Amino acid sequence: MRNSFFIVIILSLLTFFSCSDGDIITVEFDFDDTFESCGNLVFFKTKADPAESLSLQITSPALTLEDLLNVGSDNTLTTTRTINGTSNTFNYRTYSTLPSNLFCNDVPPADIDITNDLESTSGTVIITTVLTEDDNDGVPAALEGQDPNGDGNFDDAIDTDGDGIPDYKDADDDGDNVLTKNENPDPNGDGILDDAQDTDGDGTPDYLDDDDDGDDVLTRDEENSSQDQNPGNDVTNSDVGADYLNPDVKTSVPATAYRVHTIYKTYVVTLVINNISLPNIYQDVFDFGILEDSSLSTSITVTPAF
Ligand SMILES: [Ca+2]
Ligand SMILES: [Ca+2]
Ligand SMILES: [Ca+2]
Ligand SMILES: [Ca+2]
Repeated sequence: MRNSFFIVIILSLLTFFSCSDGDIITVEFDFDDTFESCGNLVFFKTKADPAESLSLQITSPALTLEDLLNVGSDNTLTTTRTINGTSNTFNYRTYSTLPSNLFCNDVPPADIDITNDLESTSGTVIITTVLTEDDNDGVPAALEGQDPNGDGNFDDAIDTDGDGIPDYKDADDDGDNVLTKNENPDPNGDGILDDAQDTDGDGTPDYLDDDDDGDDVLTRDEENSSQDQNPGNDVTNSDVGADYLNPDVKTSVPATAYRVHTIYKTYVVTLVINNISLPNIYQDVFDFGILEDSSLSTSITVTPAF
């Protein structure tokens, strides 16, 4: 919980708080850090005790959740809208009891008893989206050459195997058809790669080495038993293990394709409203919080051209 909205109200200006004239009370908008969304497009947060809601509805220019995920090449997007009290509205409401599914019904719940409804006549909405992509391959993105020149843009990210997928989101960095996570980049899991497996001892860890056993046959071409973009299941000598880790087995059965890659995407959407003006209440900066929505965490699959 955060005390996200802190206001002092002089009661003589208001009618809905039942205190004597001249009293000063303090109201805290004590909502969770997170908010939800529905439709095209309402952002809201509610709490049951006391029963209150904050809601922001945007209809002009229209905005969808999908729009907010359309980030640029720097994986970020900033969207602004102006609260005008008509097409874009911001409301603070109190209720006798909080109805369930208050904001996400085509037909509003019948049992809504709004005890107070304060609407802002101004405000600037700033919505910021940041996309993080990762391969969940056991190597932290920061150690996969995501931003070599440190300018915040990933257009120079390292792509070891040249397959068009930079290492930080490439689950098979060396393109040998053995997943990085199965090439033991960090055996003790401490986030430091000085113990990365290096089978042939050539100084290049297996996850970046396209010939892991140093037998001059590419790992991805050691498909002796089944040609299925998986050298891990080609075993001539079970005492040694897979042929791609056995320098005494040098049979070449050339690969014909890369394996399918999965890239995980996580969007963080935050919302700030500047210059909210409710009746007798003004707030110059209001942190509405972080959006919670199942669509913000997703994955795609890609098979690079061979
Ligand atoms: Ca790559
Ligand atoms: Ca990787
Ligand atoms: Ca390798
Ligand atoms: Ca071999």
